[in-house]
Amino acid sequence: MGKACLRSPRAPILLRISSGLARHLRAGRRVEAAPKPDTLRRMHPDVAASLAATDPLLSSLIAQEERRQRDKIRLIASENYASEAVLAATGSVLTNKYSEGYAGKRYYEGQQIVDQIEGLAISRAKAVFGAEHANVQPYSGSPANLAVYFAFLKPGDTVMGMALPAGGHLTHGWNVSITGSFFRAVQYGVRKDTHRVDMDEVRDLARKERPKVLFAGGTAIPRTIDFPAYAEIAREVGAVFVADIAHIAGLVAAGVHPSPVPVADVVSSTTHKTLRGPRGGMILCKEAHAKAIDRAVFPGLQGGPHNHQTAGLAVALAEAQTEAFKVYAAQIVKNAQALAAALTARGFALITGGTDNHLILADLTPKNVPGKVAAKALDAAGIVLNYNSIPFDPRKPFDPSGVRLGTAAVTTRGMKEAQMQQVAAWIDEVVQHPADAALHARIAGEVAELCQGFPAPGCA
Ligand code: DSN
Repeated sequence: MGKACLRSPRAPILLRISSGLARHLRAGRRVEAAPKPDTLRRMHPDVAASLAATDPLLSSLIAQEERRQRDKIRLIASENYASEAVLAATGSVLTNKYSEGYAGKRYYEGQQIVDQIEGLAISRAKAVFGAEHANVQPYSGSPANLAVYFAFLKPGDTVMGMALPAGGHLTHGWNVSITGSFFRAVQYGVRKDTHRVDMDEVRDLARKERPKVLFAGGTAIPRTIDFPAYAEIAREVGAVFVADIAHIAGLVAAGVHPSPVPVADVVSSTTHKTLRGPRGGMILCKEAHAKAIDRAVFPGLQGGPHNHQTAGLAVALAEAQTEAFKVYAAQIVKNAQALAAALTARGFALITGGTDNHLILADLTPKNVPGKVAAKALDAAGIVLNYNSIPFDPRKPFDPSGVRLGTAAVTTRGMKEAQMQQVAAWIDEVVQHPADAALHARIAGEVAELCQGFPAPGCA
């Protein structure tokens, strides 16, 4: 791209946004506009003005969400703040382009640029994770996993995955999911005494049930996953081993969690959790499975890839290769462990007693508060997390005993161990007084004040 294009008033919005950001970065300061109610302050002025003129209601709603993300402590373990560069790529004209197929074999013309963008995302994904093959087209994690089913299973075949209430994911064969209805799903859980996966139990079950696909991973696993042990079991029973690293992809990319890539046949992931990309999915696999995976994604499951998403992912993968990202990922874990220790000191019962990664699962039974009541009170106090089932939960999934917390988003804002102490103190106060609206309002104010010192990307 020549300089003329960069200077042109008709330069693509992406470039205009980037050069604006670059100026601010060079000046070493944040974008400081006078706060006006319901205006988008981080968006490029042209873009923000156009949205406000076309759809003032929506513009105002986005501005409100921007402020919510700015003023609250976001502890939802699957959320993060994508960088402004990722947001810029995701909000670009790439949303206008259809490109069914793969580079060099598309069903539409005009792919000169899109082929390069998808190629960049693929080569970066392979480099970041050391993978033989990458497919960056899945719309998100569930479609990525469905493509894996389509690649390796026929309806009625046996799949084995971790049960949802034990910390697994819906798409690993849980009964209400299509994966538990169209396939014969066998589920493993965690031990009652340790709340950890017992690999001997997984092996025994796999030997008995002979799954064609074995999933590792999930949504509420606070401990390191023993990928080599799963791989060995899968090999023994002749199953395809799929590691779903949606939650820990950023930690794996940074070497903070062991990588499944050397031992897994297939690795599926979302791109927006600890990896900090745009909403999306991807599949990494051994070269031997490349054709089956690519065919399953397109034309098997999806139509045209979301090129704006692919571009955002390419940016996130470039960011993931930096030293700063390694430091970030290590800090996520330090923060989670500091938060876990502070909560434990305040009498919280943590599933498995703590965490090795970004995620904490707390059983609130000893605090005499249901998870949902606590989550709603905390939200009112400016601390956002989700209520969550705990293993062997005596309560129903919609009204469970626990809450789940994660530190990916607060770490992106630059919060460290000291702030985790404060967050634990606030959580404890709210959980002790879940019906005290005045207390919640006071803490929400304190939270917003703390947040002012920790800029949230994209949220001014
Ligand atoms: N919904 C995601 C999570 O919160 O963990 C998983 O798909």
